[in-house]
Amino acid sequence: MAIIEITVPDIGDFDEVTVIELMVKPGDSVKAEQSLITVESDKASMEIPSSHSGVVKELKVGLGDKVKKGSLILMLEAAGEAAAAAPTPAAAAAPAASAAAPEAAPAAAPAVASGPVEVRVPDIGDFKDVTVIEIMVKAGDAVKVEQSLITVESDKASMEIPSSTAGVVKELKVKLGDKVNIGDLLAILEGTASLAAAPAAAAPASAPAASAVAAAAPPQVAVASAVAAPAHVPTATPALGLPHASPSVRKFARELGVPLNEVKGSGLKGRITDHDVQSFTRSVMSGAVQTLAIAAQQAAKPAAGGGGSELGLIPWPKVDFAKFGPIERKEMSRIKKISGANLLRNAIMIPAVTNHDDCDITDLEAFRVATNKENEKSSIKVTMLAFLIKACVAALKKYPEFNSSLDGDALIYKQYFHIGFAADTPNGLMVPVIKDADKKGIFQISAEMSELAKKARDGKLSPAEMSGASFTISSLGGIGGRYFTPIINAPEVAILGVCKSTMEPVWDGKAFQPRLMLPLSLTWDHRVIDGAAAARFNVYLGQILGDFRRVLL
Ligand code: CAO
Repeated sequence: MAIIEITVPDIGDFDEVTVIELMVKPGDSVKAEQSLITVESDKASMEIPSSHSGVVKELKVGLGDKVKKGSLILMLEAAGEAAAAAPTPAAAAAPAASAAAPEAAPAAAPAVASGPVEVRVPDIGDFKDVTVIEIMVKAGDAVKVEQSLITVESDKASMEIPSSTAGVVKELKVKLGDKVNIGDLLAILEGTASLAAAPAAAAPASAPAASAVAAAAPPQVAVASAVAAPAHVPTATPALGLPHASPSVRKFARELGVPLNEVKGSGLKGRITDHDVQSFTRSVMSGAVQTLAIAAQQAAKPAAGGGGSELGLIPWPKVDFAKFGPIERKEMSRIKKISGANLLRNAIMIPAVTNHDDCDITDLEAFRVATNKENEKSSIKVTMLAFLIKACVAALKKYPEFNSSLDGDALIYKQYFHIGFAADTPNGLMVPVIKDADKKGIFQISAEMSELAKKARDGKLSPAEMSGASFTISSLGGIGGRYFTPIINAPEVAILGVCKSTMEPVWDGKAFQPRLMLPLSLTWDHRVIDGAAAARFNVYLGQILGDFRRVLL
């Protein structure tokens, strides 16, 4: 058993960053690529993954410590054959930032630039066609060196692109939603000496000021966790409901104590901006908004071993289990902790009711089996869940309130049909989403589901693949059980639970016939949906699953 020193990999241009979270402790088993600590600079946060598998012997950093490339994080007793390093640990840690670093030097001509200076997208590492999701400056704004100009986002990371040159924005060359790549023109600045950069950023003597082409400074990796260790829920992107915001907004929100998951984002794809955080703070201060987080935190305390008195409950029992026999304490996975808090909030805050029903899928199952047989050579296996997704889309179209969300006293009716499905993974429950299920056929849905379920199990789902669901299905059909009461995945208003189909005698008016019956459990938010509507939804769903031709009627 070799003892290995795990050090901070190349984290690009970040000189010294602060340790803000310790994710492991001595005695913990870690896998290669598992996140060990989270570090933060003034504009970015990132998780640092382990390069090896093994058991943590000793932590060499503490909260608040400053670390940089090469700093010792911990001593690891490497596990046998797993002692081999992860494929590309250092590169995986912060490819975007490190790749961008070389571009920084020739970047700016700020102090001397007096004519127009083109600011272009620097080397952003592995990222191609990243989307501009936030524009932080406008024409006429004076910007300083290192001031962020735009935020771009790939499916795994978001990063702020700062200007390496000081000046006044003459013209912006990108708009929200644009896809950009290295070298693309972002903005034209009129350089001014008064906003001059730090000396280090001075232009190469040869750079002709009037036509200087300035690569932006290295981007700030916001969601390096997703880059560094995709197996983990990224800290700055939506996973199981985590909010979408850039690192600077996150920091701002933290400073104000604003629960970002309650802030409504007005940016592209619901991204939370500075302005949103400010508006939220104003609403809370004026009493117009009551924070859900407070209620959820209070509700979460009993489960965490805290009080319970906030809800008028008796305290959570504290038991020394060791008195009764041997025990082992194991920290829950991050996904479990995050989803646990969400589930608790949803269970407590939603007046949920569950309707159980059965539907006859004899013919559908025969068709599914026959289809798979016909397509034996195909790698795509048609699943019952794919049919359920299509049937749910039809029912959601007929009963649109099931595809809505509460917004104060109003309902937001979604005109898209993004269906989440619960996937059981070694790290806990994940909910990947089939986007635009109404526009896809059974083969495509089956293929996407199998790919997303695999990614979920491998811990490789991107935040985008887990967001945007308008309705969720939780299928335990492959495992067993009869009925259950799934918890609504807020802000959705309903969830369908499905259990294992069984052959049952069904009376056809003359005799009992053997029919394959599928148990359905529909949980719905009683603030939005009435019992009668829920019963109708289940009946209609059952009719479609019984005979898909009804969709055409
Ligand atoms: N009735 C009877 N059999 C069913 C069935 C049903 N309702 N649904 C699936 N099956 C069968 C499948 O046909 C398959 O059989 P074969 O191997 O003979 O073809 C088998 O069960 C296994 O199916 P599966 O589970 O691999 O595939 P799936 O499409 O049904 O489900 C997924 C995929 C990702 C949803 C599933 O793997 C999973 O993770 N389920 C758990 C979800 C969960 O944890 N929900 C609880 C959330 S609340 O805590």
